[in-house]
Amino acid sequence: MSSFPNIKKIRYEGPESSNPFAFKHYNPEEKVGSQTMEEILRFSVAYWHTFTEDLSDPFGSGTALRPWDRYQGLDLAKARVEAAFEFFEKLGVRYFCFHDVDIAPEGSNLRETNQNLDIIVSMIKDYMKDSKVKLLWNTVNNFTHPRFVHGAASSNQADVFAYAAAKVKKGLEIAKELEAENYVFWGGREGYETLLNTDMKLELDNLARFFRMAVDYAKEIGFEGQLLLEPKPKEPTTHQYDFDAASCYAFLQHYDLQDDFKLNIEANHATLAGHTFEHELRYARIHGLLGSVDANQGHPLLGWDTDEFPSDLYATTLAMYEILKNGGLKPGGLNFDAKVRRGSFEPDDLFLAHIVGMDSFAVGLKVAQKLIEDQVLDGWIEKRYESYRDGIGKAIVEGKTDFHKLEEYALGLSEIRNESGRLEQIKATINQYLLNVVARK
Ligand code: XUL
Ligand code: CO
Repeated sequence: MSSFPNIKKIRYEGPESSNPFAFKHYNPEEKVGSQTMEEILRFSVAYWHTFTEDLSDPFGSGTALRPWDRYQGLDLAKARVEAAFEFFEKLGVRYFCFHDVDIAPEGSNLRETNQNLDIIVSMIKDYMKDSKVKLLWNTVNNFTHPRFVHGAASSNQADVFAYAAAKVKKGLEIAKELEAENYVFWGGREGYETLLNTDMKLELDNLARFFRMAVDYAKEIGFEGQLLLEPKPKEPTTHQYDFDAASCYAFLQHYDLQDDFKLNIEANHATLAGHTFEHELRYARIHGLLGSVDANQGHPLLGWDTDEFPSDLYATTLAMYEILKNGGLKPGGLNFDAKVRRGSFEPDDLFLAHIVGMDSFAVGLKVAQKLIEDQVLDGWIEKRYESYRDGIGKAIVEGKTDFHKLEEYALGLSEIRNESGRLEQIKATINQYLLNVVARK
């Protein structure tokens, strides 16, 4: 039985279309540079926000109206799989992502939970065989259940560490079984509330031990997908260990894990860390760490993880600029770790939300491609740093100088001439590119 009987296949109708259930900019077959939009953007649906989420918030219960909610337990899990594949097909998205608890109910013990997972994983595998949909990544939820109250791999309780390891072991087996292209570790409760009762050194060492065992197990079972850490600075703990891209990089290097992991950068996590989305993408990219993206946006007036669907064209443009400069994300992708607002509780809203997200990234892609082709930002940047191309600047970047020589040089300077950074002009140029792309029929 259809979960979305009123919805037909979502198609590209172009910028003039007034059909809300059509793409205005995302045209999967359209080439941007040498690849199609579908190949570059690699959109993914997040199972938890789209099929499991009930839209409750700390002040109110769930509002979501979902046709599958008339079922319970394993029947509910199966109805969700059926709905999910109908949704992927109608939306035309080729990837999805899930946590273990999103797809199957937890049993009364770990063995029972794993049995439930096996039933649903084999059902998902059958659906995948009959469709072009692939698993971008899976992960396990080691944060919701009360046993994870003090963390998982960073818990003070060794039994919890063991339980968390068993769940990740199963998660990696599922990744292998469903041929996931990546596997994600988001810190969940890997962090602390206060140092007053925390052994930070032991917790960090244990976290690294946990990751090392995960790498070893992935190799043991022949899982070849990319392992990803997802930085987030806070929520649910006051201080998450995987704070941002830079702290993840320091952690990975310190524990000699840098060759085994890349990062899954999430827009709302970037802004929670006091960074822009593009800052985190750039930092990851220039260190060879940009693996995948959780595409969403925060609310500028709210200080928490609101996980809104992306609609800010300026942000998607700057994000796609980094992604194109990275040579794309493959085997990663753009996963909509985003939820409809509590007031958008009808099933149709799930489609409308993904449409705005996909169209926003399609616009961002087209503008970013043009900015790169025309060397707009590269041109500005090249000019701005030209002092390093010869003379003293060249000596600095080539390591051919020292403090003695620099002092001698500085003493001989009669004036230092700086030039305007022309930021307002650059912003005007970006607006011009954006408006031209959006207006193009
Ligand atoms: C939490 C978050 C997670 C991860 C996967 O803020 O982003 O959904 O993406 O565990
Ligand atoms: Co995320």
